Amino acid sequence: MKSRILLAQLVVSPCVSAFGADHHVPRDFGTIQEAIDAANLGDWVIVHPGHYPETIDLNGKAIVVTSTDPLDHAIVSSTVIDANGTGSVVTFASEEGPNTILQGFRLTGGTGTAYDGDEGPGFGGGGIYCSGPVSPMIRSCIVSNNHVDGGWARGGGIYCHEGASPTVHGCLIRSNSVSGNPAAGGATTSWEGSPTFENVVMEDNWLIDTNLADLTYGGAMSSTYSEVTVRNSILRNNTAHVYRAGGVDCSFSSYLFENCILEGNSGHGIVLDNESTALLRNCVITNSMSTGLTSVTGSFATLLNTIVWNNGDVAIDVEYSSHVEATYSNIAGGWPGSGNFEADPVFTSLRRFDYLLDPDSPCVDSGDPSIDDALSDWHPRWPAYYPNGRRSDVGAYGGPGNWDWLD
Ligand SMILES: [Ca+2]
Repeated sequence: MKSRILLAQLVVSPCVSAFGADHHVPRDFGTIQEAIDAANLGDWVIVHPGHYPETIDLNGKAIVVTSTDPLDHAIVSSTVIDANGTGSVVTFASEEGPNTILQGFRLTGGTGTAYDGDEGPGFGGGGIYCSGPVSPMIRSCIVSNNHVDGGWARGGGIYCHEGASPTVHGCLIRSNSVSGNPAAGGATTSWEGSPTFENVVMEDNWLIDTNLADLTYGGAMSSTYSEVTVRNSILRNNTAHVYRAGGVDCSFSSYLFENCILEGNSGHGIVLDNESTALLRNCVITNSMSTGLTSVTGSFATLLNTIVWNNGDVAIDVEYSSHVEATYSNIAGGWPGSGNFEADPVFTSLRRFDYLLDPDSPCVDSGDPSIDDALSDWHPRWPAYYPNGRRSDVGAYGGPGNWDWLD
């Protein structure tokens, strides 16, 4: 709770920096990069609405680079950094830590950064390129219409390379793409990284393989040798052409999904491959073109309080020495395990929330009885008010993390 309050204060106060100096763009500097170059530890670079045709590199500085109001969608949409086809819009590659903060921009026109990977050279990170031991905060940004092409093309929106562990909070990652031979991660890719995504929407991202259909991974997310955390996030309508997962594709990686919705993705919702592991707590996987979850080649998934319903193929497919364990989950076709059931979840939509539980849903109060919902339905901001026990609900709006949807 304390961290939530602190975060809110940091986000809503762009014009009142407690420490350091403020540098306004364009009043004090002609470009954002010039302001970053002049900034010292603790300074704020405050960028006013406008179209900034440039790319920026944080250069290892513990500073805040912000629009004038990161919580105002109109401000964020109209404070645009446009790489205009000249590389990654934003680069974190100089050991930036969590005190390097980027917030409240629309990042577009990026084409990625050339890198040398274990599998050969490529391009990654149309919107944001993170490389090496970096852990910046990226908040309240729109990462849209960035396109990475050629070689090993990874991360149309965001690429995390070799040790990068950014926290991405409250961002919209939309309509980015990768195309190449091969290509991975229309929205994001992590290679030996450990990114965290909180309250993020990834939608309408796609990947296009120009040749080998069996080497394309992840319309929304892909990862290799990575540890990825995704909370209170929505991945919808992402496309991987031809094959594999339109949603999330994992190889030699571990994922934690909490209170997430994966809906309408092409191919499979999630593919776990090459000894990957995933824990899904209070998630919904629905309307995938193929399976909801496919676990292959020594991979292992654990589902708790999760709904896998109305996917184009079987809910869960397990092959090649892999395993899926589920408890207190609603899985189409049924699945062995304590508390599992199979019944129409009776979803409903209210305000901006989809896949809420109707009061008649069998998922209400059907989660693990040892776990409570964090937020009871008396809360005035909760859209689905109805009498409801403390016992956790099954689905994306139940369990200990349901409060964070209101973030
Ligand atoms: Ca409940």
